[in-house]
Amino acid sequence: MSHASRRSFLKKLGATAAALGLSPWSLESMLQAQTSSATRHTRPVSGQAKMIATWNHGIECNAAGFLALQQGGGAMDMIEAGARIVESDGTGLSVGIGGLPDRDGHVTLDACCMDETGNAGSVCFVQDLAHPLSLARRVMEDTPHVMLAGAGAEQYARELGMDTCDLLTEQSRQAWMEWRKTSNYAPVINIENHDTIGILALDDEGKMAGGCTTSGLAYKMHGRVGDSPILGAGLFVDPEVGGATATGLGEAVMKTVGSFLVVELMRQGRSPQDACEEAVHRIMERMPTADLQVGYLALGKDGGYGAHAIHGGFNYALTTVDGGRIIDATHG
Ligand code: SD4
Repeated sequence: MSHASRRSFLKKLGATAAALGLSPWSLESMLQAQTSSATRHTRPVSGQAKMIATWNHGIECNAAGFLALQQGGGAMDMIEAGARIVESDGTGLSVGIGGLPDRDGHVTLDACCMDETGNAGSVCFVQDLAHPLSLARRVMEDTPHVMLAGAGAEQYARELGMDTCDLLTEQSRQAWMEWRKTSNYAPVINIENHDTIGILALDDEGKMAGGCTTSGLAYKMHGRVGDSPILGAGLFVDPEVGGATATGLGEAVMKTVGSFLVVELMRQGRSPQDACEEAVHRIMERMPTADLQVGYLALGKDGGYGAHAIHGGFNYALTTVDGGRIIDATHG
């Protein structure tokens, strides 16, 4: 690119980045991560497109999703592009590279996705893989199955030529070494405000998809799988109604099949906000003595959305064509 065209490119990028709540350079690196050429053509996107994603990193996720949409992608492309950005961030302690390991020092990943037809794919207990959500998508689109686990999932990733990498960063290794001094397993959820990413997207044709990707709970037992790759628990999309995703203590979400519950309540006419509250209260009633955190996030086919958690501290990013912002979820 010449100096002049790069200057004009950066000017346009600056305007888009400001609208999305991002810095121009983080937007530029997203473009480069998604495409080999940062000058790829974009198209205008209609007002009904919307993305919501858990936690602060949802902002970058959604911005990448909207770029995928502008580049001609659909709802599932928005989900995958958003997930890949967060999976690539080595400073995030609970998704992809840099995720905190299990008690034996292994980073093991869980991810799933559902598309606008209700099709689904999932992988769990996967090691040494940079982008588990992309693998879940390939399971969904290219195999007769829904879920692959462990060594079998890794073998399939190798057959597809997917990027492998050592997921344990120095920062996470140090944290694990520190944890080993006491080996006290007590999941601290919500403190760092940076957690599993659950994503729901409506594209500009009104089609919906969802995804969820995580390294799960820090210092879990080797082989532990959480809610995030379990359809109906960590994620559920009903193409006619909408979608929901969960963050927090996966054991509580699995026992109550939380995301399915949220979407089913929406099917019965409850608003996304109301449905999230009911699913959170179900956990609080069933496990009244447990000190745990779970948050749900939901998006209706009509664009309505909501979120609710047991405790305060859970937030999410909402992005439309007008830009992105972080919203604190209600709680209690
Ligand atoms: C799990 N639900 O593995 C994930 C972890 C998480 O916020 O979402 N933490 O249980």
